[in-house]
Amino acid sequence: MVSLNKYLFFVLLQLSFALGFDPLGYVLYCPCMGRFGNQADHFLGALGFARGLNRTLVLPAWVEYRYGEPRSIQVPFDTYFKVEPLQKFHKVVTMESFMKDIAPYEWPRNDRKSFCYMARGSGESCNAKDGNPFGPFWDTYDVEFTGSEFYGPLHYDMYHHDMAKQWKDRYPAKMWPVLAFTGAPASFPVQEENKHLQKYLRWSDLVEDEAHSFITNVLPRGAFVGIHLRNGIDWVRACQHIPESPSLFAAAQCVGYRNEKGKATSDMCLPTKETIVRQLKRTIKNINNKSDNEVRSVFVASDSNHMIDELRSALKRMNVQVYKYPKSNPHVDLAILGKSNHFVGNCVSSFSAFVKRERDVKGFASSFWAFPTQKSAKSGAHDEL
Ligand code: GFB
Repeated sequence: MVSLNKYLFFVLLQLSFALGFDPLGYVLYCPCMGRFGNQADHFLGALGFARGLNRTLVLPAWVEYRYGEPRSIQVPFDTYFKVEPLQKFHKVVTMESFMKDIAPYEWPRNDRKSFCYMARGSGESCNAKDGNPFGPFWDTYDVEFTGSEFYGPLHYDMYHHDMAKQWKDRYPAKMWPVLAFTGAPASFPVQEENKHLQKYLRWSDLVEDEAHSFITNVLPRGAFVGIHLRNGIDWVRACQHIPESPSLFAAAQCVGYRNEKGKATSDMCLPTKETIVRQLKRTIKNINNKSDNEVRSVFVASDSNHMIDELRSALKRMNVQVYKYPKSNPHVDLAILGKSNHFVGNCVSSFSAFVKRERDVKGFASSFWAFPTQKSAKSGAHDEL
């Protein structure tokens, strides 16, 4: 009997492979928290999680918000990133392909459970479609859930506590081919062990070409410094919480996951004009001292105030021009920052963190506004300037 079962299992396994399905199952989730930087942190965690379980990761659409529109907009994953480099690391499929070719067989409409740690909102349910972007995200793919599954106390750290085995024991792929999560199966900020997965995120040709064409056609020849100025009103308000939340958002990229390199400060979160100008001048001087490829321009990316006039007059005597991308396009801004000769970012912003990780995997230099502080520099926090 045992060997017959084994034989049948083996046959089913072969059949799934032949049909192009993953017999080890799928991980599906809504990137329902935050904007691009937050979603990118979560994505790397979800990729590490799916790999830990050896399930195919379904690449979700990026969730975007347009001013004045009550419902989020879902942008297919491959609009911004290539799928093939990710496939080199792990099995992945876009959400659009999954819903069209796989879901009808592996995730029948009458058996679609949503996964959450514990009940969310009213009743014993994940309420996976309650609110924005939860409802609009699943509506985009015409998904209705038939029930909820609470997976607590399991969590997503695949690198400790035998967690992969615990998930596999509780949710074997044969009985649970699809784990569809209400939010990302990942932590924020990204777990340290998953940061290196950034190397599998490569910009789509669409983004890459726009960034490349701006650099070659608009920026003067020579080196350029890319800077991120996060200073919109949402950020000004968020930075007011720094004194009581010294690990706010992406601060761990500077101060460490256990604040071992100090605490985030207000100047790291929202640097003053003086800090920005002083640090930028020092950065340019240091690069010029070390290299024949002199800095000719500064590229500014910002969600609000690019400070173009202030920076132009401050850098005039150094013969350095100041530019911004003519359209509001966060992904092209990120791609250009990723290609600069030196990047100065914001410790607390996950948007900056994306650039820093991309540059780290390429071996490019980066630094941060107002970090290290004099105190943390003395205690050994790195200074790449
Ligand atoms: O990416 P994100 O989660 O980073 O959210 P933070 C900030 C959004 O602002 C980006 C826009 O996704 C962009 O849409 N943005 C920021 C920019 N910087 C730039 C830029 O240089 N160029 C362009 N074009 N757009 C935190 C969130 O934002 O802000 C938190 O993580 C919270 O969830 C907080 O909302 C207030 O980490 O910087």
